[in-house]
Amino acid sequence: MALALCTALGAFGQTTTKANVVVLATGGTIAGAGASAANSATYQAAKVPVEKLIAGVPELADIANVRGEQVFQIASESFTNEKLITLGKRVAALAKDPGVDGIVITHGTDTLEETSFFLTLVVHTDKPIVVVGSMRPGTAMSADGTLNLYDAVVVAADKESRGKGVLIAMNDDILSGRDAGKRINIKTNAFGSQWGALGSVVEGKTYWFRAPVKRHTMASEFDIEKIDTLPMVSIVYGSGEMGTAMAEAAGKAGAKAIIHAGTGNGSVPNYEVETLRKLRADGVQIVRSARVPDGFVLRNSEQPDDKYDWVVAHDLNPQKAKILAALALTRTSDTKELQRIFWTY
Ligand code: DAS
Repeated sequence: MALALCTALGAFGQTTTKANVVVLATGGTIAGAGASAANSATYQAAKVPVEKLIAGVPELADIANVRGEQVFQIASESFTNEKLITLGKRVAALAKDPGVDGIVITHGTDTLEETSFFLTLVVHTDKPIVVVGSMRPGTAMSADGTLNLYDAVVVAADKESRGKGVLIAMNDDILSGRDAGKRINIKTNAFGSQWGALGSVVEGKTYWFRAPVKRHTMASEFDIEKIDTLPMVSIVYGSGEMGTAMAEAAGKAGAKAIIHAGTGNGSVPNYEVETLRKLRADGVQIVRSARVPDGFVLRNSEQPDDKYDWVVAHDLNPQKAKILAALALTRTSDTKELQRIFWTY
């Protein structure tokens, strides 16, 4: 009888009738602080600790049992491969914990899209993993971080979020961690995907409209538990008069792959083709992406990829193509296999 009366207390120290959600904090604007409420764009990122972020949204307790861990406290432009791997291993370990139902990662918005894509490729779980940031620090008028964090916990606590890959919660949208990215650098509606949102969160309720079709998480051939380093991959930005120095320098610096962020449909200037072909002959993989935000690069369209033994990045922007190329190179250096991987994820 006594047992039935006691309220089961889980590791979160509260009732276990609600989902148990862990918030992993890494820094960014969502943890930022400015000098005044008028400073919505001038502030210091990565100042506020995770406990304060959670305490700043008492309504979280209505949604889930929430506890926090401070993994890093950095602006996300300073993320490294090492930090990606450390975060990935911590997420994977928590995902294996039967006492954890969902994971939220608070993160700077600058490289949030790379981290989200990386995690969706390497963490083998169908539990919700939701990455969230903010465009204004909590000290600013109309700060967006508290509602974004609330929405992220709602999504992480929602059973319908399971099996949809890593998700991004920003500005009431639920986005795919695979193909969503930062498209505006000074507004709260900063994130989006050319393929649209998966759903929306309104007043603590999720509304789902679509699910990802590309392979992720449980179906991924990449496993963070078998990854301790990533090979160097460089992005070379395409433009008129781009010259060949950047690609040559990347090769000299030891890049195992170069992501060509080409103009148009991944176009390559005639004077660049020979440089990239020489780098390919030296064993560097060449992946054609595009500086154009939407669309996808067609194989053998602007360049004879079959003849040159190059890869196309499909719809992945250069920074996402860099993440996938680095992971793919941990498993293969066969160009045909690399291309299969770019069609698949
Ligand atoms: N510097 C940015 C970052 O940490 C701030 C932000 O937008 O989160 O990504």
